[in-house]
Amino acid sequence: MKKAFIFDLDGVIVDTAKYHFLAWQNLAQSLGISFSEEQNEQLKGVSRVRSLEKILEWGNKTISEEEFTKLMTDKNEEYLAYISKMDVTEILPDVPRVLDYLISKNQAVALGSASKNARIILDKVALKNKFQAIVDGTNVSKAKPDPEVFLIGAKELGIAPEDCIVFEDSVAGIQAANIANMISIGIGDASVLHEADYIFNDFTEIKEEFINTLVTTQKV
Ligand code: B16
Ligand code: MG
Repeated sequence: MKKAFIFDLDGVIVDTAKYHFLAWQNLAQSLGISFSEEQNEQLKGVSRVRSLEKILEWGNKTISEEEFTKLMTDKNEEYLAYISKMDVTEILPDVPRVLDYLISKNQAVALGSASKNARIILDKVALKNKFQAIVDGTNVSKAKPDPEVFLIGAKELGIAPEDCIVFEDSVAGIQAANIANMISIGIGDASVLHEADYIFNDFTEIKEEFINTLVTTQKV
């Protein structure tokens, strides 16, 4: 059978959350707002605009539209400076093994990320050619938990949603996959990602037998 495997980027393929954190923390500091790693967790899978809105809410701050736009640009410039230094060593353990296994089994592989910088990051870590479709923040109008990003991926691959499997590290992303009627696989903490159909700490725990089962079973 041919299934589609859709990978989130940040937190699944690479850990760019640490760079988002540094850039958001710098921005928050300039506004006199404190920003913790716990708060950064809540920004995982959340769009850039919504992330800044949340930080301003936490700090009880209102700013003009112009300032909002400038802060978004400044944040992204700092983030881009961090990701410009990325290389293949930043790929999370066993991600290439799983990607290569899927490709060797003729399975469809796509990226489904909220990031507008997804293509740059995939280039830096030399994984872009593994994906038959790339859907990112530049292609979608609705943020996760809306299923738009994954539904577009399925459509581009020509695979029905119920034949898609999504790897996600964020709660919103798991919800998006479930709403799309796709199999959801949480990568991370089971207590956080409990809505997922399956949960693993990382890809080292994902064995070929499990992938074979995914290829032959359907979400009920
Ligand atoms: P950008 P994902 C998400 O990536 C990140 O988890 C989230 O923290 C970030 O705000 C969002 O991308 C937008 O990123 O500023 O690069 O457009 O997990 O959906 O791959
Ligand atoms: Mg993510």
